[in-house]
Amino acid sequence: MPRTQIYNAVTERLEILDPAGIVDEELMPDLDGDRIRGIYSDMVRMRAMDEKALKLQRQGRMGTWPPIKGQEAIQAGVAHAMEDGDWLLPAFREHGIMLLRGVPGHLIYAYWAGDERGSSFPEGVRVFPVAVPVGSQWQHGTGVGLSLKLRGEKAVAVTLGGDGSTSEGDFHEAMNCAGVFQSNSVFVIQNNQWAISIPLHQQTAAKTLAQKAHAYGIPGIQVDGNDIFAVYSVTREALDRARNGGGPTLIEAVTYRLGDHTTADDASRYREDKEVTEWEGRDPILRLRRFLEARGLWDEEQEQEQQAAAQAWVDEQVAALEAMPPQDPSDIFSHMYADLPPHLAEQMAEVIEEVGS
Ligand SMILES: Cc1ncc(C[n+]2csc(CCOP(=O)(O)OP(=O)(O)O)c2C)c(N)n1
Ligand SMILES: [Mg+2]
Repeated sequence: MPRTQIYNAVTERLEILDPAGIVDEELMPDLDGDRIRGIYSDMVRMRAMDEKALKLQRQGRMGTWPPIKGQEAIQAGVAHAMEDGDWLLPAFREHGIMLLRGVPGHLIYAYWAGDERGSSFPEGVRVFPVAVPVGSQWQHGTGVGLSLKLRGEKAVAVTLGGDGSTSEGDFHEAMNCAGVFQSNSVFVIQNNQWAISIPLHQQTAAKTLAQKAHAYGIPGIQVDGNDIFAVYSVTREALDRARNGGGPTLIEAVTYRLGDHTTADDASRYREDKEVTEWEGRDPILRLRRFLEARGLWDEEQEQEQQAAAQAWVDEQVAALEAMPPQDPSDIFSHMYADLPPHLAEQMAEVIEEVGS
C-alpha cells in the first residue's frame, strides 16, 4: 500500500531580548556596555533620519520616502555583525544599514530627493545602490557572494529584502544558485508583514519564510527582528559560516512596518490600528532602552543628549543635501545604458536644449 508522509519543515526561531527588556543570559552575545550603547545610538540616529525625511517630504523638500520605523534592530544588528570587507546589497527600505555601512546620510537623502548622485558612494564603501525593482537584489547577492568565493576573499555578500520579494522568481533563482554554488552569501528577509497592502498570508501559504531555505539545501532560521541581540547573533553565526567556506544562510527576521509603505501610501486604508498599536509595544528601540536602563547603562540625561546629538546630525545631513550644487539634468539618462538608445539620446538632447546641461 502506498504510504505518504508530510514532512513539516521545522524552522528554528531565536529570541534573546523580550519586549520588557529582559534577556536570556545564556544566549546573550559577547557585546560590552559601550558597544551596546553605540548600537542604541545608531538606532536612535536611524529613527531621527527617518522622521526628518517624512517632514522634508511634506514640505516638498524630499521625494517619495519609504520609512524604516520599526525595522531598526534588523538593520543595526546585521550591520554590527558584518566586517569591513563585506558587501551590502540593499533593496529600498535599508537606509539604516546603508548608513552604518558607510553611505553618508546626505547621499541617502539625495537619492530619495531624486538626485542620481545619491547612488554614487565614496571609494571603498562596499554597498550596492538601492534596488527598487522588487527582488532584483537577491541574485546580485548570490553573484557577489560567488565572486568573493572565487577570488578567495574572506568576505561575505549580505543581501536584504522584503517578505513580498520572496514571491518573485528572482528570489528562488538566487537561493537555488547560492545553494548549488555555495556562494559566500547571507540573505536577510525583513519580514515586516506587508508588501504595500498585501499581508503576508496572501503572499505565501508557507508557515515561515525561513523554511523556504530547506528546498535549496541551505540553512534557514527565523529570528525576532525587533530583538537586536538575536539578530546580531544569528547574523554573526551565518557570516562566520559563509566566511569560512560553509556556504549561504537565509535569515527571516520577523518585524513590522510601523509606518506607511511610502509617503505616497495611506496604510490606515487597509490595516487595523489595533495591529499597529500592538507592534508599537514591541518597538525595538524602546526594548533596547529598557535593557540598558535595567543594567544601569543608561539614564534620562544620556537619553536627552543622545536625542539632541541625533537631531544635530540629521540637521547636518539636510544642510549637506541642500548645499549640493544643482544636478546636471541629463544625469537622468546617464546611468542605465553604456550606449544610449536613439530615442533616449533624442530626449536627452531635448532636455539639454530646454534647461541646459
Ligand atoms: C518588480 C516590481 N514589481 C512591483 C513593484 C512595486 N512595489 C514596490 S515595493 C512593493 C512591495 C514590496 O514588499 P516587500 O518586499 O515586502 O518590501 P517592503 O516594502 O515591505 O519593505 C511593490 C509591489 C516594484 N517596485 N518592482
Ligand atoms: Mg514587506
